[in-house]
Amino acid sequence: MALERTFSIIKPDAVAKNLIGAIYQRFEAAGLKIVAAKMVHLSREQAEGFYAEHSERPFFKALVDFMTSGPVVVQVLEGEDAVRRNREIMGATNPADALAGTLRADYANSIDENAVHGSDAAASAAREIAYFFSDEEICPRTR
Ligand code: RTP
Ligand code: MG
Repeated sequence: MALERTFSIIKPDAVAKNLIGAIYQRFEAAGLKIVAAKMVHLSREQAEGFYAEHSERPFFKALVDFMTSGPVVVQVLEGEDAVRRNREIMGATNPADALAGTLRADYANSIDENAVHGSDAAASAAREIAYFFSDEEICPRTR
């Protein structure tokens, strides 16, 4: 499997609980290198655009309300099989279904306030990375 990139968000609930460092430790322990990162307080327009695929879902307004409720940390993760590996360490969307030891099992409050986002496929990763980062903001890791 070749080196791959994925996009990740530490959501407002986890930032509020001072879990940025703990979550970064999980990424790095899993062999995912942080190659771009920034903190941002999303506007409604930014959050709606990011989650546009869910715009017709009943939870959309609650999702946008939550994602704009406080700052988030967005990052690009690079590593072997990065998309799948990140989804694995995140755990299921609903923390009640997430395997023990995953980020959502350990840190999520609920299905709505579920600590982290991670791209679900290579194509969404490319779109989501470009939504937040220019090429110049990404630092490929040579070691
Ligand atoms: P994410 O996009 O945030 O990484 O989460 P995901 O792939 O595991 O889940 P997705 O289906 O893409 O849903 C995006 C976010 O919407 C909220 N959600 N609420 N109440 C509900 O039934 C429900 N379903 C989804 C979650 O916060 C989920 O992370
Ligand atoms: Mg998703």
